[in-house]
Amino acid sequence: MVTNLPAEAKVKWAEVVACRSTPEKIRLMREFISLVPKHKGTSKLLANVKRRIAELERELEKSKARRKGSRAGFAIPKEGAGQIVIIGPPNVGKSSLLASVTNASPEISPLPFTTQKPTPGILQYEDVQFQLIEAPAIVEGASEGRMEGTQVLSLARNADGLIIMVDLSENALEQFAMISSELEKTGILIEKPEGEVEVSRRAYGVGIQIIGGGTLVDCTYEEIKRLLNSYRITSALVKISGKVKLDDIEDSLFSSNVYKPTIIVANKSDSPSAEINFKILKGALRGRNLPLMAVSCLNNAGLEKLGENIFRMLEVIRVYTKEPSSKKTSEKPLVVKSRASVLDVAKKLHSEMYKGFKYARIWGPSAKYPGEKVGSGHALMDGDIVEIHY
Ligand SMILES: Nc1nc2c(ncn2[C@@H]2O[C@H](COP(=O)(O)OP(=O)(O)OP(=O)(O)O)[C@@H](O)[C@H]2O)c(=O)[nH]1
Ligand SMILES: [Mg+2]
Repeated sequence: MVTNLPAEAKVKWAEVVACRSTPEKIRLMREFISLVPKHKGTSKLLANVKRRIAELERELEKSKARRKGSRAGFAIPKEGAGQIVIIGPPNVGKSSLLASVTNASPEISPLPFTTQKPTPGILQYEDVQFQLIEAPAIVEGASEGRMEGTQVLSLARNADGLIIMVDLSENALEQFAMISSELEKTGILIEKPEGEVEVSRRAYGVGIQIIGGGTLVDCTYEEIKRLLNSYRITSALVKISGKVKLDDIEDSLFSSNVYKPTIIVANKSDSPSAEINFKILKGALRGRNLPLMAVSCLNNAGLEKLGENIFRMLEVIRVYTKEPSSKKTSEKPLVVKSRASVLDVAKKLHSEMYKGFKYARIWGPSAKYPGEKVGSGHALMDGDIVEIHY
């Protein structure tokens, strides 16, 4: 609940957004805070803005350090159908997992902090490849920059999904609580919120456009336009998914929250105290929508379902394509978001196909009969074969 900010605060925020210099932006954000009345309805907003200030201050420090010649960031180019970052405390078995399920051979050692750099590997699940990246271990205080925590957390922010790894020979619940709290402090959500909003400002010309498949719960287009105009935003794309409220739209102007689908992998299920530690962890997660797997990388146990679980958590489907004149379908699937339409696939394949789209024929789970003729909006399913006519 952040509505009813004084007009001068909204105008100040417009200045914050327009400002391109980091030190100046920080100064304007502080002025903004001083203009916001302090009460329950504004506490979330203030916390978000304070967090952004802290982030910007850290960025400033980092860029100073870079100029002095310290080492570069952690980003790794994406490969395959999704990038999954393995994040966890030291010594829980992150390298062991990478070695067990991918083609990588990282160093495994009983010493903590063995892995110092993000290390990628490819996991093959049926005919799909996922890129797994072991992140250097994180510790409490990572979100404030301890032990290169900032870089690891930005690696997580960039990923398509996360594996949080904990150790069942220790207090796995405590480890999970630490990791999820560090993620939360940097605005990374591991459970899907009811609604998601992303406001992308455009220089001019588009007006306020609402896109995406979400629904507006308590407001009209006009109300959104009025709200954004009061922040001097007159040209923007508002992407919504799920159930979105007017407050969510206002919140999104101040926060940089992102949702990352997450699986919890509890390792060392072979250890003597594993059973009790797993029971405690499982109990604490009851009612939360977080897949949990007990595994032993040492004994190669419980890992069979990892590929399938990643595929499910990313909410994707495989679509095979076929040329109208040919009987052969593509060997490699196109991996797209579930509920993708025929037109989404055409867009991915070729701009001509998209622009000149006439109809498609479908074989497979979403077809009423083999070769069914469908229009651009037809929703595809995992395993479909698509033949596009244009
Ligand atoms: N008992 C048991 N030990 C394991 C298992 N998996 C890994 N280990 C041991 O745990 C220690 C740490 O394993 P790593 O894979 O190096 O752990 P890590 O999380 O990559 O550690 P850092 O990179 O240092 O953060 C090693 O001695 C492994 O042999 C397991 O399933 N059971
Ligand atoms: Mg390691």
